[in-house]
Amino acid sequence: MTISEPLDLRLPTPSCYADPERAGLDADAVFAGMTEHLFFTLGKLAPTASRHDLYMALSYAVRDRLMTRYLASLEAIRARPQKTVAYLSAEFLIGPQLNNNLLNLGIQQEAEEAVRRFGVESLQQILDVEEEPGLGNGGLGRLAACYMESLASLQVPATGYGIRYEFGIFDQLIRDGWQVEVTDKWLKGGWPWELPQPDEACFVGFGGRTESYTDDKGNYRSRWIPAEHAIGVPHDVPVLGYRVNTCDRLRLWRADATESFDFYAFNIGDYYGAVEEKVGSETLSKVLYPNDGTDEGRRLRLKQQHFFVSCSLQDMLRSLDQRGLAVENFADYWTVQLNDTHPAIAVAELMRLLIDDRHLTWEKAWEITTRSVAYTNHTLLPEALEKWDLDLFSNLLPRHLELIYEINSRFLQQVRLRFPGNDAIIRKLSIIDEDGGKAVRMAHLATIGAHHVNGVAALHSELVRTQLLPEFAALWPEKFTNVTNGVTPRRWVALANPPLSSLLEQHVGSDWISNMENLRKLEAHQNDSGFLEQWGNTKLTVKRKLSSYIHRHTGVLVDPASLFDVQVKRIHEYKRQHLNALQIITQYLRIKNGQADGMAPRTVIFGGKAAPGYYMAKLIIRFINGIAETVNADPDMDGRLRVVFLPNYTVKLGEQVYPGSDLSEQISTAGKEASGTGNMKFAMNGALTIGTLDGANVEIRDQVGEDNFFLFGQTVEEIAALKRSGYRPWEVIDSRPELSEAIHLIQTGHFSNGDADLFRPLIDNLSNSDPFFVMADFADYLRAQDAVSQAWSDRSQWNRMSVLNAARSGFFSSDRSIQEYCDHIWKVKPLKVDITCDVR
Ligand code: NBG
Repeated sequence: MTISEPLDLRLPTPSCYADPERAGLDADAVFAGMTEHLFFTLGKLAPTASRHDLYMALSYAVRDRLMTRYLASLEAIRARPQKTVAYLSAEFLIGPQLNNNLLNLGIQQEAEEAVRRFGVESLQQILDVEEEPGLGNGGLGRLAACYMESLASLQVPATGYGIRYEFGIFDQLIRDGWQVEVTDKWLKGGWPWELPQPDEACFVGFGGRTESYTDDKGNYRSRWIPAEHAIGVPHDVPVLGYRVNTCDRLRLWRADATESFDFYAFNIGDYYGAVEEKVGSETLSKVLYPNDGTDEGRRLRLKQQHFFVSCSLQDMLRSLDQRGLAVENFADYWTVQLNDTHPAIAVAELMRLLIDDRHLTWEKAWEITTRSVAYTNHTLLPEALEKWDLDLFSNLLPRHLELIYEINSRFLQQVRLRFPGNDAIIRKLSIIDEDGGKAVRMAHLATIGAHHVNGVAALHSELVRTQLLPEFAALWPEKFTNVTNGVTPRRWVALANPPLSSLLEQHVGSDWISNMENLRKLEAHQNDSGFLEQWGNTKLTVKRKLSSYIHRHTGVLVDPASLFDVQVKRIHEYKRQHLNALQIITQYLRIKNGQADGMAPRTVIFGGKAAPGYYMAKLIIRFINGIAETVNADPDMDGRLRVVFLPNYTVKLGEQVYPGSDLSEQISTAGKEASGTGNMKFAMNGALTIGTLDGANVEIRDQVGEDNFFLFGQTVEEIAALKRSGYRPWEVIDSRPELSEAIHLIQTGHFSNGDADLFRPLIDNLSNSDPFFVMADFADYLRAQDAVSQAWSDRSQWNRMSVLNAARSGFFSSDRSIQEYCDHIWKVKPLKVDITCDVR
């Protein structure tokens, strides 16, 4: 027996604790819990406690209250095995945890009262201290977090598997208008939400070679002899559902060295050499790759992917063993969702584990794999479709490459039958890309190994079927499906926007929090002028709060009564922040030229990070800041136009921004934004969208009604036609006086302190190639912005449109998305978790 095997002492271990200071949910109990943790866990006396100490104490007290639910949830699935969701994602952007757990437990008031007894003014002061783990880049990582929360809220047994990066997405500073990246140190003050489980560590191999042998039954076999190993140590984060007992688990792997020291090297005096291996393995979970959409094909990134996927699959197999379930039945107990291609190596790794370690036949292993794995595609951008150089791949994962060759050859056999004599199709569909340098196409591996492939919005899924993978779709039409993204209304409305939540509660009750369709009841009040005024005032309250945040963080004073026009998301040319920026210049010129009659006073707010190596995106940030500086310093703009770039956009900042917005900018080039999820958060908080027919915008417009949405821009088909006919952006500029005037002003250095060269690369790009059709959509965008100004002038009408946006946003709850995954892809059912003692 090893020290990590469970003992069987038959002690009367309670399965839950009902002691008030550990489990009680009233203010006295929470206060007692905090006091105890200050003393015993943090070693502090209350009078000397800092705000951070109180944050830690409250978090530990809340975590205590999760434990009974968490352990009961684990116990339920152990005692009554049923299919569990394994959500594999290289990113989980979970945001601050404390307030979400308070909300889902239903003890925000009680916590407020408890912290006040320590002499703190408000719970908010404690919440402000929390550092969020930035374990993701943007929408993809945040989606994974919303999905975990909905899984728990719908009482579905689930584990999210990912990586515990020591450094998450960088912190963004703005210096002289430029983005500067600094490392994010989310662990520096200690992070109270994780439970390390070193006893459940897993080994992962890399490199080395394969060798063949004949087993004792005379079968020809292959095995992998890796050159090096790392250990994955699970760090578990409880994910509590909303007002239910279910508390699911996020299991994040941290890499450790197998041996902290190589004693041989140490003995011969090579101290630094001895530490090298340790340092080498630990870099595996050191840092998140800060690229969004573009993949760099770096060796360490492939290592990270294999590391977390291997640990996770081993963990799933082990859980079958522990429950005495046969490995042959893997697919009855685990459904494995690949969040984009980052975990796609799972297809080969599961085959390897089943064949090499568990000695199943190829056929059985393939049946298990294809019955359990499903794949979600999140992008059509060619530069974001992961490909791994063949040499790098075979060097790092030689056994996996052998298996991939076999998967490929069996697959291509099927293709030959279906498309006889068509070699072009073989080349196109092969997992191995033979054009140019040979490479492994991860999207093909995922598509072949999965029982379902889905896109993330109706339009996007259609494009996956017709443009990205048409031959695969012809081969397996039933494999391809759509699940439109969603976001959790708990975090994005109930927690982020308390004034709106109480207004909603007053008029439609509080059921909407777990059944968003109930917000439809608001429609009954759309012509009630008293209600519309209340609605407007609620928005104003939140905008005041955002205004003071803006002032504190940028020094810019903004008028909460102006139209808050907001674009927050990663900075990318396809998202077209520069289109918005150009539009601001036009508004600026109109004011300067005395042609601004009817223009709504606006505060245009931007936020978002650019990938550190993405020059054009960083120049766009500089451009926005240049415009902001000129506009905000010009007295003619007072009361009419303000421009703000909010530094360091995070989940936490998003919670301030969405509620305080009037207008949501969703202006990507049609066909480029797979879904978007910010667009949904805005709508739920009553912002109106100005947007193109792209991603989930299409469905948002369908839901809220075309009268309540500002549509502009070319469609996917129109853009394709424009491309075919030869797009000449310079001609568009020449034909539009307002556009050429704006461009000219930039070229004179008006927004760059006279430096005429600063923005030249941006302007050259827009005038010569304009790959994202900014010029093509400019005039129509301006027209739609004028319609926005017009609508703003009738405030009660605006408020009505705002109400209808919120009222009809129920479809975009992640509860709906998860229900669809459960019913159509995963085939999993909820599992009710009972708690045997009184924890109220
Ligand atoms: C992103 C898309 C977004 C989408 C999120 C979540 C990647 C690769 N894709 O449009 O760009 O909302 O995924 O699905 O990050």
